[in-house]
Amino acid sequence: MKVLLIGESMGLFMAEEPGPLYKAHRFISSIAGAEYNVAVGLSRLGHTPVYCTRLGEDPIGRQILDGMAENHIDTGLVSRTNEQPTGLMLKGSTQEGDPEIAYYRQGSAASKMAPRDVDRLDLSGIDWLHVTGIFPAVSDSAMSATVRLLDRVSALGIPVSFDPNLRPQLWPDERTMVSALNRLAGYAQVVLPGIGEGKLLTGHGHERDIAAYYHSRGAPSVIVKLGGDGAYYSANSGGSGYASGIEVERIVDTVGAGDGFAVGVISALIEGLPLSEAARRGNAIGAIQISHKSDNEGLPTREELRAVLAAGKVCAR
Ligand code: KDG
Repeated sequence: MKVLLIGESMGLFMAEEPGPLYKAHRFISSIAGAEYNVAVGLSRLGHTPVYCTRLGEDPIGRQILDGMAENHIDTGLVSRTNEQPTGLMLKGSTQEGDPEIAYYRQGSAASKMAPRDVDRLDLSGIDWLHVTGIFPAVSDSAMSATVRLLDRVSALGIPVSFDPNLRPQLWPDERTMVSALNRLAGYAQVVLPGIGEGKLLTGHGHERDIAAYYHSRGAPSVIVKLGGDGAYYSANSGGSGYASGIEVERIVDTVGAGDGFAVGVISALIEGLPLSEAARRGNAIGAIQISHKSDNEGLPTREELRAVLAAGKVCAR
């Protein structure tokens, strides 16, 4: 199945030794970007991700393009420019909790995307669109491009999944972030907030009420991610419950867990599995993801996924 993603992928430099980023000397180079991570994960499971973005005509842009090709991501909707650089991101190494992050993406090539860039996209053959709250946060024109794309795919009846992926540092203030993300969620068939995100976005403290909030705004399905406790899923048409968490022997890096979760949910739904199974697969891929350092290199093949689902846990590598 063909899944369209729109986003910004960046050069990622991961510190090798633990400690604050400003003291790091050695970095491993890789590729970041929530939508890129989801694209890699879908491709590993045999689907065809089509990635729409804009890259600089620079070495990082070239590295990302090569990364897409290696991962069998369709690059037909990638454009390149000499006018702005590709964005960058640094990530610290930590033994515990979320790693330190520093962005160098303001004014990047992707941030200059605008509605005219999505007006000319050929959407024939697209089965699904996945949107996160990161790309629309990078600039006003990226927000407008996202809305234009959502309008276009909605008119064509293409289903949409939406992961709010809160990045407060990319928004001018919390109020703007909350109203923009809830507006975007209104287009989605499946909304995928983390429990903390859901609380902030809806003002409700319980996963059931968060799901009810998005149902009342038109989303047929909601899955609230509960971290190690798994996920709560709810379908407007009836059917809700909990998918229990998958045990992880050693957490290496929490970044990208939500993207892994989205891969599980989208792949399951486009394969016709029920929402409960989508939540279970989301938990499994999220768990695999946090057992790896890179934002996307650990994403599983179908065999690896099957093994984790059968074992109910991810063993330390
Ligand atoms: O979800 C993982 C992403 O956070 C990471 O790959 C980079 O897209 C990114 C961002 O903006 O934080």
